[in-house]
Amino acid sequence: MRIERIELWHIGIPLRSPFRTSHGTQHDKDTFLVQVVTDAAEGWSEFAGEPEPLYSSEFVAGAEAVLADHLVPRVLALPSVTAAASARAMAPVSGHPMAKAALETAVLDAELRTHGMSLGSYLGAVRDRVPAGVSVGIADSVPELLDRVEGYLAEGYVRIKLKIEPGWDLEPVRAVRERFGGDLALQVDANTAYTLADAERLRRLDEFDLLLIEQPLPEDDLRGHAELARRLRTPICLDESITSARDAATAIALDACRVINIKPARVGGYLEARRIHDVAVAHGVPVWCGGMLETGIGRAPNLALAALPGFVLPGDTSASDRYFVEDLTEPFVLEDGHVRVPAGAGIGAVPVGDVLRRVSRGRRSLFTR
Ligand code: NPQ
Ligand code: MG
Repeated sequence: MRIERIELWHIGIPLRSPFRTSHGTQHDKDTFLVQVVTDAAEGWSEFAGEPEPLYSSEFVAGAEAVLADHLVPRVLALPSVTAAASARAMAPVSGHPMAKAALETAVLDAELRTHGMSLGSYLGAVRDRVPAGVSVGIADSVPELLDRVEGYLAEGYVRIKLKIEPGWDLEPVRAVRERFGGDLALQVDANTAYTLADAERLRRLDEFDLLLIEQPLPEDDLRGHAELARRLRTPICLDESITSARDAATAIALDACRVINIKPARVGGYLEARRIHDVAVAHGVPVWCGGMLETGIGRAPNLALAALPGFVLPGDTSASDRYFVEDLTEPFVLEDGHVRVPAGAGIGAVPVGDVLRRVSRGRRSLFTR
């Protein structure tokens, strides 16, 4: 495969409603798409970071710089471009997994389209639809939270994840359990907001029979998670801490987690994401697919990954209208609590031209042959 052109498309799309986590409140999806045009096909991907390095150390302008000056030149220097070869070519550059994931995924989309193969088939998907969970941001009040959860359950979501932080944990979880009952599949995500000093408070979540507690402690604190895991009955799930298959193996060996959230962007792309899946399956550790409020361009490949056999828990792979009034792709819809895995070649989705033009905030060409 030979690359003819690489374009970055800056986009800004309003979220349907603000999304609040322990890191702050998000109002828009403000990022860029990568378009890779080859001699045989074209591929698309979405950068998962934000304009500011708050949730992650990566950010839009930084990713653009590392792509333009370091990652793209390395991929262009390959005698023949594939996603696997691109990953190897980018590996000497330290860090920047989300920027690497964006380029690798656009290359992979083009590569698979060349062969008429879907990403699901390529990765080893065993389902044509996946159960959908929904991530519910921190609310201003418990009644408001209950209204939102009620709305999502009415739409058919099969699992609720509540964002928590110190001061917004036991009370909202108790209220949701009391209102919706013990059969509701319920979990929480702290996005690193606690310390081991909060262990007793977190232990009080045990009485609510949560599926898991996601990333209570800082991302570099595997030992703390292992210590916390000894004190809780509720399984600990790691998100931010897991950046590679090696991390996953380490965390499992240390008993720092019993569940793993796999977000391809966080781990450098779908090739590493599949290796994490394989490590987890080999250890009997369940995984599920996380999300970063992606448009359809980022959501489509996540759905393919979520169809692998080790993804035994519902992911944050919600329908398009969870986040956007109008998605960039044909919308992903909820059908009986499930979202269909794209069956077309590559990621199985493309930006709708009209919508892309409307949300576009400028295009930058990184390469033209
Ligand atoms: C998580 N995702 O599991 C992330 C958190 C997250 C769906 O809960 C901008 C910057 C938007 C950081 C959205 C979900 C974000 C973000 C979600 C982080 O931890
Ligand atoms: Mg998380």
